[in-house]
Amino acid sequence: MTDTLTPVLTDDWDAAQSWKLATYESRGGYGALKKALGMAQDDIITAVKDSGLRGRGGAGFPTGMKWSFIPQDNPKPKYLVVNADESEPGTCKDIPLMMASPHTLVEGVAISSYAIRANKAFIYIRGEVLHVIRRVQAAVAEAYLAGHLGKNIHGSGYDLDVVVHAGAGAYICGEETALLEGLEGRRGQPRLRPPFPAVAGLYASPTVINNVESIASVPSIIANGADWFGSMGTEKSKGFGIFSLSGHVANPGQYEAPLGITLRQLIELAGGIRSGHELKFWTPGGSSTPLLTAEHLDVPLDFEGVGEAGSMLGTRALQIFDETTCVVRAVLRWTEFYKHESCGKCTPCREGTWWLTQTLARLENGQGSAEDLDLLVDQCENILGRSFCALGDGATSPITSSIQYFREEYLAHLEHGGCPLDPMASTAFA
Ligand code: L3W
Ligand code: SF4
Repeated sequence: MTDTLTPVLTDDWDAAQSWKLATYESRGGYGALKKALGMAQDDIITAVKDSGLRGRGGAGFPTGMKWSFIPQDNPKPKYLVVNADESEPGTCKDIPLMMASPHTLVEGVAISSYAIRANKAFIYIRGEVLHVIRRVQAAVAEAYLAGHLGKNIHGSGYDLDVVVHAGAGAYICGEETALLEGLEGRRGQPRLRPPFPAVAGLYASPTVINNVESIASVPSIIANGADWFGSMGTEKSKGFGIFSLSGHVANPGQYEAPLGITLRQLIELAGGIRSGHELKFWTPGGSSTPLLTAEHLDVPLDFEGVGEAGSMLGTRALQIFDETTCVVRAVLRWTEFYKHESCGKCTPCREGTWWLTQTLARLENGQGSAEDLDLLVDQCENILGRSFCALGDGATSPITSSIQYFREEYLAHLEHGGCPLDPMASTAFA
């Protein structure tokens, strides 16, 4: 079974002081940067395009294509921005990557910036994770001292400055245009797209924004070639990715595997569902992606397979819940998160997420009525597709999917006067 894992990004995570430059270089680190600096920039973009790498931040947009949107006839400076604002509930891959192997990211930043002809790059890290910010800052400082960043990198004539920026703790700043607002010193709220950042991004200049894992995948593509990367994964979802398993498995953690692996295989790798229990429901890509159930254990975890199953691959944040979990309570908990994190810019999300929590809480407490289920669906329909950004849409995903698969459990709350899984939760005690 272990041969289904493809440790590339996670390969050196167990090495002693894996985060230090000396450790990274002893394993061939920064060799890809030296190779890239000898290549024409357009050839690097072509290699990334040919590899089939698709954005690892959730949406799966082709990375090389995004880079090729940067208009080279625009005299403004070009920027690379790394989205390291990992905050989606269940998502835990970028932070471990930056802690264990920050130089993989820094090397990727240098190669990617060179390819798009940027002389300045920003790594925007979620503000709550100070230890991660310090780790990446230390790696950037080491890279400057070794000549991997700064002026005339390795005698190539190419200059690059890298700034590590700490966010201020808002989930919405993981949305790329809100992130840019934050980086420019304003309140983090999404901008209208188009123009997309590739055309007018940071300081209205052409900007590539990529997720940590996307950028960290670039050195291995340059070192080993586009065909090597494309030989893994599925026809339209190439390569490998870090799948983070959390919740009711024996060994939660990060499992790096080709796209297209199934949850059944990953659960086996993670030692199975915790002893004596069975799978009830799971999220393929964090709580913004519709829930799936045990009937989806053999769905290929690639962009197409999960889409056909009615959900989204998202960030491969596999949250696993066994039969002891109340789905209504889990969904209420996520909805409270989205209500709290709604940036307030548009009415459907700002007001709608508040109403969703009210209706859900009533149902969860067993004090609503069957009509509340229809009301909940109606509220979701008035948010989905009417919100300014993906946060509003995402907030409805766990609700509508849980009603689709677990309608009876919602109704059981009403019959029981509270959660049927909780012996103390009943209106008999109210
Ligand atoms: C130039 C065009 N660029 C699209 C670019 C665009 C962006 C990328 C993808 O949301 C999803 C969301 C979350 N010219 C372009 C173009 N682009 N058309 O391509 O764009 P898009 O709009 O498809 O997605 P998005 O707005 O980036 C990302 C989902 O991922 N998600 C992720 C959550 C993760 C976190 C976290 O913890 N960091 O928040 C989970 O499922 O819901 O649907 O770069 O500019 N014509
Ligand atoms: Fe803000 Fe929510 Fe509207 Fe997005 S959908 S702009 S987070 S209020």
